Amino acid sequence: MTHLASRSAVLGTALLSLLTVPAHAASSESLPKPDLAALQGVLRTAVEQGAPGAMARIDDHGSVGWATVGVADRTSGRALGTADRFRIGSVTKTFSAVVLMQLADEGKLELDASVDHYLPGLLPDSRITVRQVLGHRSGLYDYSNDMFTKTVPGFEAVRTKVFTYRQLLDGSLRHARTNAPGAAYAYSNTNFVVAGMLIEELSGHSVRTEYENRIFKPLKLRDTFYLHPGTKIPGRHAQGYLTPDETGAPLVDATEQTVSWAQSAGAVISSTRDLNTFLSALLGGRLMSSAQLKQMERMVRVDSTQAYGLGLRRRDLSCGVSVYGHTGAVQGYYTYAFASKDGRRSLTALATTSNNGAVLGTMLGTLESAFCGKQAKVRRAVPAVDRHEDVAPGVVRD
Ligand code: REX
Repeated sequence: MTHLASRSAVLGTALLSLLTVPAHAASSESLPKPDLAALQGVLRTAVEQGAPGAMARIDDHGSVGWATVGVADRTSGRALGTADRFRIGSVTKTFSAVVLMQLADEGKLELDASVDHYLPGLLPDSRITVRQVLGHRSGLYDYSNDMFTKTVPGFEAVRTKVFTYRQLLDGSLRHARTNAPGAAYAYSNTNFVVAGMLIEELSGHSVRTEYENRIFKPLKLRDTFYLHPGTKIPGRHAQGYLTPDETGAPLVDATEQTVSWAQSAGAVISSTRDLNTFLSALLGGRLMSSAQLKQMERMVRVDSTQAYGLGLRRRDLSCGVSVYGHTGAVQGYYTYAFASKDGRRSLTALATTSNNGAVLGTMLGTLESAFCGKQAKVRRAVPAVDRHEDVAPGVVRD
């Protein structure tokens, strides 16, 4: 991970005595061994497809494996390193959900109570419950669809803006709801704006204070920050480069922004190590009671390979292994952060671009390399649903 020429590839491993036994087993002890060479190949492909840099870190029963390709900064040519901080986008949603689950453990919140009970009059339908909000089943329209119809102009329009939660919610409420409460899964950032409002109402503190006191500090996540509305990522970090809609147009350095358009739905900054620590702690049962974790892991199927719990995704991989975590897409950064059911193997992968469906689809391969190893089935083509994820469904270009 020393300074390397642009687009160079680095592979590191401290993996020890991993067992290669059949998949499908509940414990990560029996997962196939990670395939670090394949992991590096996936990252190289992402860079060939337009990401200035791509990296991944696997934490596995105390051992670490990693790979990096490309640069952290196109101007200086500094090589990307797995210690570089970056914007994690919607992986923030898992942090927000954890805070609310802890508040539920403390008896301050009932998952099946209506949002109206805690925030009277906020939402137009008093039947919408906290559980529906955290599972994207409220039917609240995603206000961010309207912001990013045109990718670069949309970004520049919000880049330095500071929104209140209320303003973001109003952007949603101008539209009809997408479904009746609880009737269907429909990904919407609005749900996690409501989650942020609930955190502030029930705790009496900002989401920043709650993230810090409940998660960042206890887990010693020293690379993890919630800075809103500050625009600069502190310390050593990767620059993020947004892909314009116009083919061939130069990438836009999108690193500095308020991320006020996302806040509790997407504004946290972190590192590969910290996200692996976070997911291991979460899935290992160290952040809430086991009863509450079971609620968070109760999944509703999204499609043939994905399901959604409460601020938590499940991905079903080609070797039959299921992993839990979240994806993130904020301008300039695509993140995959997932762990085995017991939390003992975790992977965080980053590509330093966004609005590039090919790169997003390719990076899914990091999960296959990390959890299926050589048993991963090579896909002939990445299905559209994988390429587009749930990234502002109406607006992502092909
Ligand atoms: C914003 C699109 C996408 C930005 C979005 N991101 O809603 C949330 C997120 C915070 O991380 N979602 C992930 C832009 C996928 C999740 O929940 O798993 N796209 C970009 C456009 C398209 O502007 N016109 O790709 O950077």
